[in-house]
Amino acid sequence: MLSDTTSTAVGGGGDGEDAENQDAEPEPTPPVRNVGRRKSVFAEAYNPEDDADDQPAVVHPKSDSQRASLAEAVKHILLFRSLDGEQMQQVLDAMFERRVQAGDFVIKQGDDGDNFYVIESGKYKVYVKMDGEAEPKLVGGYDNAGSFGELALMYNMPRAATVQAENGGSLWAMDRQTFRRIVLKNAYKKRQMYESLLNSVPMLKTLENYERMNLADALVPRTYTDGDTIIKQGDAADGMYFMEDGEVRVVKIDGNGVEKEINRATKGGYFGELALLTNKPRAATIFAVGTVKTAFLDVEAFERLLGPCMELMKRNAEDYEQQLIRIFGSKSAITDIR
Ligand code: 1OR
Repeated sequence: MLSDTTSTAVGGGGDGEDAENQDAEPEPTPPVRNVGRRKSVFAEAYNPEDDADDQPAVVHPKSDSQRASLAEAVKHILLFRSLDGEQMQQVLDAMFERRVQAGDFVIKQGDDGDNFYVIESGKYKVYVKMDGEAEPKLVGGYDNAGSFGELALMYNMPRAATVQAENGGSLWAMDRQTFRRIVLKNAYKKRQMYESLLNSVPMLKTLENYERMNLADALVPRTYTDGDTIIKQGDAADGMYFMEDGEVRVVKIDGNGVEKEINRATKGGYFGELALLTNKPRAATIFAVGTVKTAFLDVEAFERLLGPCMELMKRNAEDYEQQLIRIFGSKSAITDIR
């Protein structure tokens, strides 16, 4: 192990912040401040074991073309990722179309939650009015893709934001009961599972809590055993990895075919981001040391969800170059950031 290399060679800890909130709480906290009228949301928080599975399935009949465009719209919805085929069919059955005009309020902050929405078309603005502030602030938006309205249904809290249509558009809506019956259990477990992991990655501190929760929806568990090759130098890149448990070795083969260990990563670290930043093949090989648990983030979700962390990741990646010069004694142009 290269004890003098800082942990920036493989991301994680490079910005010097300590991990906080490591102790997972039994009840997950809602990812945004409770800015609505009710103060306590915890008392009503979801208990997955309480949910009865015997409610009748909701079916809104659809034409073939409607079903095809719905199937397309839900393809990239992160909250639907862990559904199996049958659950997905139930989701498609239950959704119904809602058309909106420019200026329509789809959701008003403070209201009770009725539906979850998937965007078929249109642009939408998100506003939040914080306690003590006079005017709502624009905090984000959606442009012809994505979903919203999950928070109130998931955490039994009032709507955390106002969502307004900027132009005419169309939404697919799912009623609260169906959302809780089919989508909630898996998504809730996943958010809970990854909450402490994502809180322990210093690089992700730049994200809003809400953004970290979306990241949790996108992660996929991948486990390896001792000696497994997780990433192979020279391969094309399809995503990056967050370390959940165990240790990995980072090995680089130089121009003469000689292998050198250049770093290690443990819990709270990450790897595999460099090729996504540079748009180049994998710059090194990653081997599992013992059993390794990782959370994998595919390249599409990386680009969609990690925008606010790009600068920090790039800065950390620039340190790789310095370390490589020290280890190999020469510059290797692996870190040309695109
Ligand atoms: P909901 O059921 O509370 C409003 O209804 C929806 O707006 C909410 O679910 C989310 O799906 C969506 N904070 C809270 N809700 C947001 C935010 C947000 N962005 C989108 N929604 N942000 C934090 C602001 C302090 C924006 C983070 C970038």
